[in-house]
Amino acid sequence: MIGIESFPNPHSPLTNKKKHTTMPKAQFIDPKEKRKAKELKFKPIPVNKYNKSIDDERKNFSDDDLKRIYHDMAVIREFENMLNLIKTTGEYNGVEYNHPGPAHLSIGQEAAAVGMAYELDTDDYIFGSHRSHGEILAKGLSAIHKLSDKALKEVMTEFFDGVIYDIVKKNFKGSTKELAVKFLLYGTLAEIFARETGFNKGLGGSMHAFFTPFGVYPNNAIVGGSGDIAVGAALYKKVNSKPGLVVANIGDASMACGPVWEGISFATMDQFTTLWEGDQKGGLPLIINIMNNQYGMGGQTCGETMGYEIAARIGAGVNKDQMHAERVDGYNPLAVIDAYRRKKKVLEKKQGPVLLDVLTYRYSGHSPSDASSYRSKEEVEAWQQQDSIVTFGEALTKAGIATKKELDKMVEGIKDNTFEVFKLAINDEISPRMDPGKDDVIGGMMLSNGSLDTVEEDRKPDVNHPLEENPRVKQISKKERYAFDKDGKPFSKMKQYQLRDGLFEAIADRFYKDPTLIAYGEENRDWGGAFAVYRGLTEALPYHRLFNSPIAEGAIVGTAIGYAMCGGRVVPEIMYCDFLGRSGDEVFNQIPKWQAMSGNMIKMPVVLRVSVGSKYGAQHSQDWTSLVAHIPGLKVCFPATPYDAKGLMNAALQGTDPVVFFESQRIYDIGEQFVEKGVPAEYYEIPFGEPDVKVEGEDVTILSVGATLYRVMDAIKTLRDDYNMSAEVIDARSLVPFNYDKVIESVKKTGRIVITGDATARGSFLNDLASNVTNLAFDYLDAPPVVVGSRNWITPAHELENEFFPQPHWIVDAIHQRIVPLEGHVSREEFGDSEQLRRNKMGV
Ligand SMILES: Cc1ncc(C[n+]2csc(CCOP(=O)(O)OP(=O)(O)O)c2C)c(N)n1
Ligand SMILES: [Mg+2]
Repeated sequence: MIGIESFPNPHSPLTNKKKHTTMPKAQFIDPKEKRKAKELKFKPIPVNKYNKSIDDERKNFSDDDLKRIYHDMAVIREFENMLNLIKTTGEYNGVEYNHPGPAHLSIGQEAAAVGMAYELDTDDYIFGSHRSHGEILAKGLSAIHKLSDKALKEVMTEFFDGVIYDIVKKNFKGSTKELAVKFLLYGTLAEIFARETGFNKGLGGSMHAFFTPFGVYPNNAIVGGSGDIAVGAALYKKVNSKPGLVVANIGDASMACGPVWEGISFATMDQFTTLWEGDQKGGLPLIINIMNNQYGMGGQTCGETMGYEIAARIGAGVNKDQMHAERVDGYNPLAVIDAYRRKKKVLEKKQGPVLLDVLTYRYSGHSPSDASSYRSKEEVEAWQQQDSIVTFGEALTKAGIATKKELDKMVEGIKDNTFEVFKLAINDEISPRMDPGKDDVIGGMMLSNGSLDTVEEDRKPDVNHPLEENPRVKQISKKERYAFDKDGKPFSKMKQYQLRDGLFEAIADRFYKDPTLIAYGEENRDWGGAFAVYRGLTEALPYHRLFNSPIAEGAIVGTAIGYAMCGGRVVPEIMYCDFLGRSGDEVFNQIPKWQAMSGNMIKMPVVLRVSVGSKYGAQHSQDWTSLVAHIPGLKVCFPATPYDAKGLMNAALQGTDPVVFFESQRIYDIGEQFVEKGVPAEYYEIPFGEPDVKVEGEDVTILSVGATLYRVMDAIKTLRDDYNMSAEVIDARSLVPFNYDKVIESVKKTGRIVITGDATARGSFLNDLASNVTNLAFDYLDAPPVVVGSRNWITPAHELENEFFPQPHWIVDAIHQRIVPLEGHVSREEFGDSEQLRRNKMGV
């Protein structure tokens, strides 16, 4: 087996210099240079430097523009006021309503939101957090202003087949733009109130609502969650030469979160400017926009929970551009707009990413139940006295841009609109809720089950040479696609077509079909992947399609999520299954949820390759298939043969769902031992969820998950030779979905079943299989299903592993002790009741 330590760096000579450099990178690290004494200098970071008056700005804004800024801020203020009243008094303008769900309000932060959104186009995407109503409205209003009536009508007519637009048209009159504003308010509010007529069918709610046609991308209740997802969106734009930039709105307290730091590390990788070429060369079009309201829930970020003093300081430590970091006064919308105008130019010159620290303040509590015990009344009042909307309104009247009366009238109109929209959104007939029990509607949204050769038509994939010219492809063409010769003798390992070749063929094929496909992870490029699956791809692909990521498993998965959300296909890789813990939030909370939470607006074609180790002890040898199978919204598979690996990888890459694709380091070099005609060179798919009968038998069924298959094969020899027992071997292949038909059919025949895999037995998917088989085939079973998993221990050192992972004799012992006595058999492993009771009692 080839481990990272022993795998030779497969640098191959430059043979095909076409559009992109195909040679492994050669950036000489010169000790003479590196060891020189010098001093690191930082550039000053501007803090609240904007000092223009409204009169200075009149050449940059029309009077209507300036009034619109006031208008948009007032819209957000009233929207949030409404929710505050509903949460705190149970009514708005005398109309009662109970909203039991969350409402994290941004009263006080309006200038920061409108300033952020003002300059952005619909091609520019924003991501946010639990407190993003203001950002959604600001960006939506900005999009409505910029889109033509025709484009707006198109968006509204096409969105959910015009359901929301029909409601708006029926209940309101006005120009297209006026209707679009109602559409925005209604779609957002109905979503907050969990109505099926909301922007995400009520499945996202207050903290997750979004609307991609206006460039509003998912908001995240896991704070900091957008920190790496937004980077993936920027990556999508760069890799695929798409217009626009991406803004990640992150709270000041969430700047502490791992995904944010990992996202920043990923976003500032040198390779974008040193190694990427052509249109892809240069920094990511990304702005980390810190919505700095100076508090977490109650913790003060400056002076208590963080050490940055001024959050813009973070940029200084990240790259030599210091992320062009600045603090801007988010109480003045014009200061924020000014910053965006300047920073957009930085991004256009491909010198991003940028970090903006937008200072603001929220008057509302963290949530309406917040008694604000962590701050003084004087402090809140001091900020209220400088209220951004009041101050801006006064500036407008003072400059003669609008009269007080005009502004008051505008606000009255906004209040009326908000009230009308509110009444519609709480009307159960007009705005019903989904009935989740009916036709399993939510179940139907969890997976999209699409099938696409490519997620983007009409664009040629960027590759360095025709696939048939690839050195690895040529090498594989000489291999034996079935492991044994005609006399049943195995070919040498080098001669056998290996499981890793099956994965390579499927992935390489898709790289040549789907121009959006990219793959990355730790050591994915020059090294050829830690386990040589990608060897040969380095020569075939430019940097922007296959690259080494930073050691940041959270960002590896998180960026893939953002990349897929925007319309790309991506294969991130986790080098060892154990490192899944480092991407726990992304794998457990993000990838699986967005298809359904978006009301199926979003597809998630992410194939997350996860390599399961052995040999390297407790933190490199765990099989966590069960953890992942537990999470609704993921497809999970674990092929154990080259034929299945290629077919399932093809299916994963053809689909539109997130797949966690487990691979075992024990068997990357295994040849095809089951399909006699060998692994086809042509394309084929193996459907998800179909277990496969590898060996037919009569007396006992053995259902195995992953690489345990080969230990099962040893066990069935003993059963056959020593006990005259014929076993039927079923390889689960997939965990989610899983079709039980074949297993039940087999149990009907054998009456007995052992279920085995390398996951620790307690709480495992193996137990889930056993429980379902018990329920579904109880009448046919001679004995309850027996689970043979790993011990509930740490994985010990390689030399001791056989005491931990299921061994062939364990399977025989388990059958003997729990299903049917095998004549003359002497057990070595204990499966009796008392031992089971003891282990459970001890918790081991
Ligand atoms: C990962 C995670 N940890 C904790 C929380 C609970 N929580 C919700 S909001 C919040 C404070 C966030 O502060 P900040 O990032 O400054 O955003 P703000 O609320 O001020 O807008 C916390 C701790 C959460 N939602 N997600
Ligand atoms: Mg905050």
